[in-house]
Amino acid sequence: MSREKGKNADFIDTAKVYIRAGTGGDGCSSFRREKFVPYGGPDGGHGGRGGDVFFEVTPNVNTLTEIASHPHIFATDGSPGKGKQMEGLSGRDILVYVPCGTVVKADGKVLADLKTPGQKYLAAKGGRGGRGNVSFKTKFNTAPHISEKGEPGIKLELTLELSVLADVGFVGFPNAGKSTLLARISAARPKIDSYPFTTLNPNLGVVRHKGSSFVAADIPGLIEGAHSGRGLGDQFLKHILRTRLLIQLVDPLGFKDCTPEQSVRVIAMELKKFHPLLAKKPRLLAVTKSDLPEANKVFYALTKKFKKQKIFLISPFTGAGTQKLLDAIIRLLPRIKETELFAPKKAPCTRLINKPLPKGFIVGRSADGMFELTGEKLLKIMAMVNFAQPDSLNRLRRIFKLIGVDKALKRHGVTAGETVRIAGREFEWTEEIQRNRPKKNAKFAYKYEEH
Ligand SMILES: Nc1nc2c(ncn2[C@@H]2O[C@H](COP(=O)(O)OP(=O)(O)OP(=O)(O)O)[C@@H](O)[C@H]2O)c(=O)[nH]1
Ligand SMILES: [Mg+2]
Repeated sequence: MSREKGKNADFIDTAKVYIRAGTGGDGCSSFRREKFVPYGGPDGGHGGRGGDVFFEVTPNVNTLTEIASHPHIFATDGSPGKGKQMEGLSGRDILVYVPCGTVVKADGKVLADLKTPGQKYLAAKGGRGGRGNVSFKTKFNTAPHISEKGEPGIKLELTLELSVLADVGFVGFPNAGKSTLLARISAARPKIDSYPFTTLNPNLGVVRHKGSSFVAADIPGLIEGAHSGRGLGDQFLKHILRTRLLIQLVDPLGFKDCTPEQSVRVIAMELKKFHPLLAKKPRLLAVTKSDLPEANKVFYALTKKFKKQKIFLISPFTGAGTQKLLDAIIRLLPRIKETELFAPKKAPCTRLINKPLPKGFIVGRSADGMFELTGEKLLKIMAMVNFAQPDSLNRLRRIFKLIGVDKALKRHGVTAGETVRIAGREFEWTEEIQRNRPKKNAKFAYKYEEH
């Protein structure tokens, strides 16, 4: 979360969240016992599914402040199944409301760009409930003592970044008159004062002009070296990443040692250093404070210097020249394409199917020389085995054979008596068919150790 110097603590535009979807409930292993019903058969119900974690866009929230102060988001687990084929209760889903323009990132990669109100994003899917023993009944095993444990819910660490949705962004040195202009052309009432860095967080305003309307964003002033953290730094530039048009406001009095002409170049450089997208955006120049005697001189000097650039002379304070600027904005805007920060492959949907885990596993050796098998799918299989049930272990042996664990280990030269570690559990490899385990394909004798 960003709570840096001079920044308003109420406006938080970055939040790190720790998400955990609910784990599925365990399946039940039970048998129907009823008077006059001989051989009632298995009737263990399935566990309930774990709760999901969703993000939903709402126009009623403007910052990530609330989320940043409650970063641990846990959905509830499913309840275990019960006898009489009773399915466990599903875990409750968690819906986290985010503002329009929230970008969801994991390890710096954009996962979703949430823009439209009502848009929902499934951040973490809950685990499915374990199957009860009623599911494992076959004609060969009519009384299975097998039930699954619930699938673990996904754990994630995500970064949420707010990049406000605006069509036009005002940039410039501090004191250039950005907030005054926003207040003049919209109903927004940002703080205005004669000292630099009056604005500490972005302000948005809806501008209506000649039947058209657009959203304008006023961000805190930039200075040379903002990209390396000077002044308020470049932390607010992300808020104009989505804008289609930039208006650079130039104070005719300059800022400190920087002349108006230098300021045009400095701001252009800062924009470029922050993101190539910003450098490519169409930009209009507006010399402000036209009521001051210096303004005209600066305006003509800049028009001469930057011949290709469209330059306006305005007074945010009196409103002089602002109509011309607005005319140009509404003429230009429809011709400029919206900037997509992230192009999703699929249309946003309310409920996603659980993404399949990558198949397969890796055979390796751990630091202590033991065979070690890794792989997401294998981990999931192991997490769902009820090790207290000998029949479940036999089933695990069959699964190992089916997915090629046996073959792979043989190929890597496993010898009888060697220990193999899978998901923190240790198994002893034996070629012999265990006498007390009559299944022909049983290749693993297990040695269970509590970790
Ligand atoms: N004379 C004159 N003063 C102006 C005009 N527009 C703004 N000002 C003054 O310039 C000062 C700075 O205005 P702001 O709108 O706060 O400037 P800003 O660009 O938002 O400044 P930061 O938020 O610090 O980046 C204020 O004292 C305004 O009254 C104008 O057209 N003419
Ligand atoms: Mg301001």
